[in-house]
Amino acid sequence: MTQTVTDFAHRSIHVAAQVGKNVTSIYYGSDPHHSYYDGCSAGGRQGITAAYRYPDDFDGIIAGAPAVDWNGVFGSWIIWASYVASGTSSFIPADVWEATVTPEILKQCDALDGRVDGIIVNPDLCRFDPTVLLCTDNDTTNSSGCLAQSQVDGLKKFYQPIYDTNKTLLFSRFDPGAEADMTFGFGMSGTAPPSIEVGSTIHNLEATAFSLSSVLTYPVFGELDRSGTNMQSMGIPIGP
Ligand SMILES: [Ca+2]
Repeated sequence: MTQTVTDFAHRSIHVAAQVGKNVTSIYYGSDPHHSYYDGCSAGGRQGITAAYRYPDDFDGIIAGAPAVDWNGVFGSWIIWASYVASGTSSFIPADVWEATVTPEILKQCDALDGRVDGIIVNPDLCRFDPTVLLCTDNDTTNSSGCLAQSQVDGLKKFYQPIYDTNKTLLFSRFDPGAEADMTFGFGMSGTAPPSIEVGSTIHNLEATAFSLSSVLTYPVFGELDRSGTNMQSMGIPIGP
């Protein structure tokens, strides 16, 4: 395991806390009375890791949206991206997401929380049906704000949970409405294959023999060890 992986997994926040306390003591001439940690996403995962491995570092920890299932999070991103990726017949450009898909999701689900305000408070209530966006005149150019059958099919898969070939749940579905902020992050636009950078991240962190190509396949996703053994060997806890 490289030092970089160890630092990422758990050591960096621990060392930063030690140095921060020392600097504070030197500057103020007394030790800090209390120490707190606040982080989100990868930072949330680091907060949970700090609580597990270094419980004396902080008096309180705020772990927001913790990406504890690291492989699941990034593996799902690659799978989602492949459903609507550039270079495929199901590709949905960024402007179509914005002008066509998200408005239809809001039309179907905004009011489910009792208030039409452009916010879907509980995405779990939303059963977005993209078939209403299917072009009636076989127009595949999106010029009329409609979608080709292949794009509709891609969207259906995009908003369904991800299962492996044995029908075992790998990861929950993408929340309807969240696409408004996340489409660029998934490599769903442009001309490059989806999420090579994300795949490389998983590959580097896993430090295993298998190699990821431009697209993460279901078998490889399953190979990422859903039991969490690899993650735990890196010092990353699986669930609180
Ligand atoms: Ca609403």
